Amino acid sequence: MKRERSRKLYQQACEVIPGGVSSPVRAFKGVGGDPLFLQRAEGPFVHDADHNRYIDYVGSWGPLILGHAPESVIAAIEKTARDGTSFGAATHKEVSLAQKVTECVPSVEKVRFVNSGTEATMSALRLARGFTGRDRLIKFSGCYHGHADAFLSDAGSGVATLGIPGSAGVPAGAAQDTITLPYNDLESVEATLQTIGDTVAAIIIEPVACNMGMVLPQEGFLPGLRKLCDQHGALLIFDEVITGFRLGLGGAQCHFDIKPDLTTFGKIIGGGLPVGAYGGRADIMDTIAPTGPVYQAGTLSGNPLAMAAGLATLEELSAPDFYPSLEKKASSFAAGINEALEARNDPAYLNRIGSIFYLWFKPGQTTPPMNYEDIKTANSERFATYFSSLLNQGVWIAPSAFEVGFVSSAHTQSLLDATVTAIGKALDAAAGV
Ligand code: KE4
Repeated sequence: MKRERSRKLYQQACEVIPGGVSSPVRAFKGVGGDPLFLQRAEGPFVHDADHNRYIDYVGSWGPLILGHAPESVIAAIEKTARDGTSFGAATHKEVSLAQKVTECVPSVEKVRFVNSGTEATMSALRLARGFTGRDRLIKFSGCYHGHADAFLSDAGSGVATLGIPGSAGVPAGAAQDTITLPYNDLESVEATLQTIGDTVAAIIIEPVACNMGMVLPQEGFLPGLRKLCDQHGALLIFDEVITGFRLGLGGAQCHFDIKPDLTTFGKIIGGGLPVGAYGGRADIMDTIAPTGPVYQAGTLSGNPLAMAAGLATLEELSAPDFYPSLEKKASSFAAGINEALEARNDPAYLNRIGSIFYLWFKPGQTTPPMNYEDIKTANSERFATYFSSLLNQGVWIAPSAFEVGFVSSAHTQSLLDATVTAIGKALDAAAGV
C-alpha cells in the first residue's frame, strides 16, 4: 500500500506539532514507521490520506461502539448544532444524559460532565481527597487513568508504549502521595492499607485493565478491594472510561456485581465527541461545588452538541438486542482467532471480554496474564511485524502492544471472518521474528 500523502503530512505536522501528533500513542513509536493520517471513516472502515481503506479495530480508542458516523448520532449532532453548540449555561440535554447515566449505572446517583477521561479521573481524585480529608491514592501498575500528575507513575497506554517510567514535569509533591501496586495482588493492597490505611483517600482501578494490553481481574480481587476500602474508609473508584457502556449499559461494575463509590466515564458516553464524566454516591457528589467545597469547572462541560451525541449513542445501546448481538459477533470473532492461534502452536494468547480483545505475544502461553510484569514479557518485535502485516492487508489495529482492540456493531460477520484470515497471515509473517 502506498502512503505517500501520510508521509508528507507527517513531515508537515512535525514542523508545527510536537512529534507530529496530538496524542503520543498515535505516533507509531511502538511499531516503527510513520504514523497513518486518516481522512474519513464510515461504519467499520477508516480511509487514510492516500485513500487506502482499512477495517477499523481501534474505534478511536473505544468511543465508537456503533462504528464511525452512525446515522442517528450524526443526525442528532446536525440538528443540535443548528440551535447552537455551547451556551455555557445549563441545558435540558445534560439533564437527560445525566438521567440516562444514573438509570443505567445503579451506583451512580449523581454525575458531573467534563470533557475528557483525564478530567473525569482528576476530578474524581480531588473529590475523594476532599470528601475523606486524606491525600494518598493507590493505583495499579500498567493501568492508565489519563495524564493528570497523580496518575503517571508506571502507567499504561502511551506511557507504556514509549517505555517511560512516568513523565518529566511531575513534581515530587504530586507523585509522593501515589502508591502503585501490582494488579491482581490483593495481599499488597492489604499490607499497604494496614500500614497507611488511615491516610488513603481512594483506590482507583480499571475493573478490566485495558491499557497494558488486557488483564482481567482474578476471582476475588475486585470484591477484596471493596472490602478493604470499607474496612479502611477509603473510596473505591472504578475507572470505566473504556468499560463503561462497553461491557453493557451498567459497565464492568454490573458485569462483576461490585458497587464502587465513584465511577469515571469517557469515550462511549460522548459518542465520538469530547465528553467525560464522574459520578457516584449522592453524599459524595454533593461535596462538589457549588453544593460543596471541592472545586471543579469547565467552559464546555455539558455542552448540548456533545450531550446530543452521547444521548443518541446510548439510545442505540439501549435496544434490547444490542449487546447480545455484539457479543455474538465478538465471540465468533474470538473463536476464529483462537483457531488460527491453535493451528500455529499458540504464538500468542487471546484475551477477551465482550467486544474488547487483546493478543498477548507470549508464545505457547495457555494461561492469561495476571499483571503488567507478565504483559511486558511479550515479544514486542513480533507484535510490530504482526501490526505491519495487518496494516498492509487493510486491517487497522492500535499501533501499540499495550492497547486493546474493539469490535463495533458496524462490523459484519463477513468482515470479521476476513479479518481472521488476515490475522492468520499476519501471525505467519511474525512467526519468523
Ligand atoms: P482521555 O483523557 O484520553 O479522554 O481519557 C483518559 C483515560 C482514562 N482512563 C482510561 C481507562 C483510559 O483508557 C483513558 C484513555 N485511553 C487511551 C487509550 N487506551 C487514550 C488514547 C490516547 O491517549 O491517545
